[in-house]
Amino acid sequence: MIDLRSDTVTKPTAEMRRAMAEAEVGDDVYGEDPTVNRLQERAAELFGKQAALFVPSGTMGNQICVKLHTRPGTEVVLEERSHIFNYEMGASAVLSGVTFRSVRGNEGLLTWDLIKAAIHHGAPYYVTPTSLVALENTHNMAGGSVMPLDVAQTISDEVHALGLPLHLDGARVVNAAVALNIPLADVAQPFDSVSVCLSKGLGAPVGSLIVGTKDFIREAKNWRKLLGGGMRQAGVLAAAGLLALEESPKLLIEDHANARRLADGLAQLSGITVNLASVQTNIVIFDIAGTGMATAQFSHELKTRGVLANGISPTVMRMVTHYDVSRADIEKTLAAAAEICRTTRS
Ligand code: TLP
Repeated sequence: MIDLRSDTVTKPTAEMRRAMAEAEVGDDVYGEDPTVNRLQERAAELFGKQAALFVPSGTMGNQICVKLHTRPGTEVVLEERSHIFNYEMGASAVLSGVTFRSVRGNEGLLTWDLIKAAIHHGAPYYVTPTSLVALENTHNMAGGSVMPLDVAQTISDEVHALGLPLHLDGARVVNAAVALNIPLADVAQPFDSVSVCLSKGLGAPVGSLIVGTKDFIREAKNWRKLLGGGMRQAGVLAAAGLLALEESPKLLIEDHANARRLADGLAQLSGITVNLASVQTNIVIFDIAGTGMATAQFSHELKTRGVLANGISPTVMRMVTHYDVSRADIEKTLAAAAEICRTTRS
């Protein structure tokens, strides 16, 4: 099977498995796991922040940050299709007592003008105040689009001028840095906190990181424990995470090229529409309305031809490239899609 459902499906490399088997470990709840400590120190260094914390998932990373930046009865401003808003089970309402004010970005891209209109700052007492602005880079459901550095910097300057914090859901921020060809620290710089996933395109089996100031990370550690995310001999996971951080970014270049080829090929097919401009990293989102098929049927037809991909709405599909998908797999996928468009009618 060619699995394009997500880059979360990547399996640890042989090198990662070796490093995991040999990892030096200790009890990380006591802060005594040397491999976890190394991963956190290295992440802080790469992201140009004071400290980092290893957490079990991207969702937990985001939710701890939302919790620390906000107070109950306030609002988080974020993009309409963002992960925190749509795919984290309403956790911010449950854990932090906040509501969301969503803003429709242009291809997922929020600018200061759009955010400004949604912020309630110094508003009358009966208007829910804003406590946090949260961005997503790359933007998953906008097709892996990348936020330009100057846009992020302007938002950061303006948000901070109001005394508000700025969080980045950077599940795929390494893809963004690779696409922009700039250091991770530059992409992270405008933000007070960043969450980054090691188990997506970077290929580690489990885990994410939060980066921020020392004080923030100290508090984050308490919340990780409260949420049941304190891990013990987690060095076996951190060992894979270290390789993911050091070795995997260079592999993303090929994933991005494969996504581009996939998008170009799909755009040629009758009934399929792709916004080619949004294909900047490893995600391809395309509309199949013109084929007359619903995504459930299209996914089924792909599956019978050896390709896994999910619909994200009745007419919109998502395909995600990663290191377990080769250029030959992309060509096979395009051949399968072409055959479906040619021969299948709903
Ligand atoms: N994304 C998953 C699904 O949940 C949609 C995927 O297949 O893409 N932020 C962003 C931008 C994400 O895309 C995801 C996962 C997360 C956070 C959450 O990470 P996990 O799954 O580790 O909790």
